[in-house]
Amino acid sequence: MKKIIKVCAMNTKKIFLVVFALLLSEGIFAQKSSYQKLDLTGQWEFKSKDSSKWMSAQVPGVNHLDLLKNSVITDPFYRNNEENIQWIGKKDWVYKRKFIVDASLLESNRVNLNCDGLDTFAHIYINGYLLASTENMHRRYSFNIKNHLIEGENSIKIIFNSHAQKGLELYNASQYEIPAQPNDIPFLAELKDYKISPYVRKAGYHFGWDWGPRFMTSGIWRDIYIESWNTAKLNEIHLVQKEISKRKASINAKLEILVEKEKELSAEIYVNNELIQTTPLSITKNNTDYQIPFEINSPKLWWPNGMGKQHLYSVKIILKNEDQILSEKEERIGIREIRLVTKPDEFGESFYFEVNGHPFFAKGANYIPSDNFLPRVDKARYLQTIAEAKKSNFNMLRVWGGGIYESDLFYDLCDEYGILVWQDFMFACSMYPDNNMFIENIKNEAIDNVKRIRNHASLALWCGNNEVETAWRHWGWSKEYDKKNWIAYQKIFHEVLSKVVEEHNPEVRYWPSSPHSNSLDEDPRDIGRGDIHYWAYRGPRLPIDEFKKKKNIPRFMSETGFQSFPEFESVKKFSIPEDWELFSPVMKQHQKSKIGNALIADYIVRHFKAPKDFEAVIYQGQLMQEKSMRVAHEAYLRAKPYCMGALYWQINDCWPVASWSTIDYYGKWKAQQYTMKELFKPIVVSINNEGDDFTVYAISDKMKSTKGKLVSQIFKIDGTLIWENEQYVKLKPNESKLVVNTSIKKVLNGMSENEVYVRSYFVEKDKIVANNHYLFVPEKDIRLLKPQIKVKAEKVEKGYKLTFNTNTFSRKVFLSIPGIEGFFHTNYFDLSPDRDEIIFFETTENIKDIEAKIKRYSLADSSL
Ligand code: BMA
Repeated sequence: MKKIIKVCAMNTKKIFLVVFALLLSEGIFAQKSSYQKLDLTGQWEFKSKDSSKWMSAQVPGVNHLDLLKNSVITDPFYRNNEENIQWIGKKDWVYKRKFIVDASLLESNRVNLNCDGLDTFAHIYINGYLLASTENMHRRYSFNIKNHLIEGENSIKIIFNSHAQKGLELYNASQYEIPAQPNDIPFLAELKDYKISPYVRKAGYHFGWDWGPRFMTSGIWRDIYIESWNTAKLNEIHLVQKEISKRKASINAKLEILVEKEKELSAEIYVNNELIQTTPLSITKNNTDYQIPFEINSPKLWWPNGMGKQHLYSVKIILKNEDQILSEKEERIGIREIRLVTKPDEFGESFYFEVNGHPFFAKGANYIPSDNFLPRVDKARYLQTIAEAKKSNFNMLRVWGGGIYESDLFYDLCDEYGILVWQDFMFACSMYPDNNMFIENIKNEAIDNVKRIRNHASLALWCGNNEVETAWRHWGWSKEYDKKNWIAYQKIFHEVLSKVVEEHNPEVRYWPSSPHSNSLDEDPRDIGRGDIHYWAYRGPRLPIDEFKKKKNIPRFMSETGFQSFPEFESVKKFSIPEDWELFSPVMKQHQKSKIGNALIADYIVRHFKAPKDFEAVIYQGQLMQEKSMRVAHEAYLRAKPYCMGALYWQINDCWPVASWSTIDYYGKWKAQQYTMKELFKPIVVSINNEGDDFTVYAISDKMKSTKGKLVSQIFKIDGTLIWENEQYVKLKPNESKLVVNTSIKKVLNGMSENEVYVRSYFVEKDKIVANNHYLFVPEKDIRLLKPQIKVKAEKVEKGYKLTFNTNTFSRKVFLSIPGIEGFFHTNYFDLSPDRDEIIFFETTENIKDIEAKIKRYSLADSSL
């Protein structure tokens, strides 16, 4: 509309120029490209191979989703349905469709079928001809099909073999036993307890994980299309940033061109749709690799969330034969330099990231696939997770190695929201075969994905695998299994994958495993170097204060976590009242860690008064998760800059389950997510006590020095102030400063520890920018009173402004409005009688009587 109004105000000459420019930008005056694309996604038919009944299918998709749509199965996530539908993985599945090819496509010199994702053992037939067999769900395949197509109607059929059967064949063919990830627990009788997962290039978590069910999907899970071209196709672009200064960014565009005919062409480079350079390019049949250097003037830098803006440049390259467009490709980049700094120091070796020369604390979590049925993870879902990561002050996510190389959309959103990506290759908690076919297969998988992901501004690191090195060294595998496993390990993770990165993306650092200590001569558990996974609760069930100990604080924590159930309203979605007990069959089915529920119960008992019912168990369980991770993360932040990163395990879930996640499958934030948002703020206040020592730290994550006032107070439970301390504090970038260092006895002056709570907050330019509460005793020992929490609601844009007050200290107030969709910007919070808490409830709904409907549940409500 705006555009039209502007045009009306112009004279005729100007109108002509504008229209001419618009036509040019739309490419109207350029000759039509010879490149054609025929999309094959959409409606297909499918059936199990042993059935005669074809049913409708959706591509991209997987068989479980198609069976669900055709009402052959019911919701796989409901109660214990998982067990009942294991038969699906036993069968072969067939997908087919017809498509029309017109003469012009057949006239092209080259016609290829591209399959961006086939899960997994697939045989592809075109018009009855077996074109190819594939066996890697992580790869992109492209086949020449020119000679197999006819003008008019054609057919494509893809048969997917049962993973169980194929996996078993590969398992039986192996000369030696390969240890598999411990959660690969076959339900099918024919698999006995044979673990086939190491041999099958399918997402690790599909075989089951300690937070995930076992669903052996089959199907065309990503795009499928035909493309044709005549002279050349610009297949890949790699935009290598050579030098970045204020004046310019020098970039080398490395092109991969599939050449059909030798020709003198030109390559046009557009930056943000503006033609900046035309370069002659002579293409020859025996060469696919070409290079064109170009520059971006006065580049605006890309920064991670919290450090600056996420400036992005679109770079389009068009190959032309005189005026005719042959092929074009667009990539989006951010001008930035990311380095992982590992240099020896007095403690061992540093491990921190630097962006554009600024070291920063990596704040975030591990990311797993957001569904067992991957095609269900749509744009809205990705957007929700990445936007919430940003909202929670994250600057990094680790794409964990037991899932998938994520969709392009995921990385696009990370670029836009400033979330750096620690990218694992898809290997986790297992050893892998060493035969030539397997090595070739995973090498191509790595090349495919490195090429696909490497231009993203958010890509910070390539990591070989998750916990494979540590599994060999510390899980008893080196004693139990053939040493050939370790030889294969070194070959895959220290040769094959590192070479792929060196060749195709040398500007990004390769790190062989997580955890790892930068050399196979060092123990991956060495706390003074590399990254660490710390699991204090498995095995010995250590007290949560263990996190604070110096011996347990690493240079970079790439995994740690504590389990909890999703909130009660979420639990209700997959269960019925008779299931509402921690050890009921359904709750056990939705808890994949064998020790999980007993562990949750044990820690609850140690910290809380006996929960009065199942809802209270869930609530206290979430508080337990929040508390343990708060203790851990405050310790890491206090240890800055010795420790420079914390990516906790895990932000999301792939189904409704008790897990380490902080946002449940239905998108509900657990207590810990709210805490991470606080702890990942630019300024954090950390309160601590060890014995009688009582300390308060002010911690900065800012790039510039800052100053403010740190106020620390102790109150009686009824809200009476009994001690106060105010200090002006200057903080350097990345500084953690001990500000209050005193004794509990002194400050309590005869009062008992279970009658008080501590609050500290940091005031910067008259604004409270950080706030924290603390108890000197476990929750079960604090003498709380039943509070009366009052609320006043005011309708504002996009929701409600809610003002809460209380008559006595209310610990961890959990707000909900059953039946209403919306999001509380603060939740599971401490409410002090001396201060109102204003909370925004974001919702599109108009809620009648909202004040009466808001459920306020706090610690005092959870026990009798
Ligand atoms: C880790 C991960 C996952 C696992 C998690 C919880 O170490 O790498 O394998 O799910 O712990 O046990």
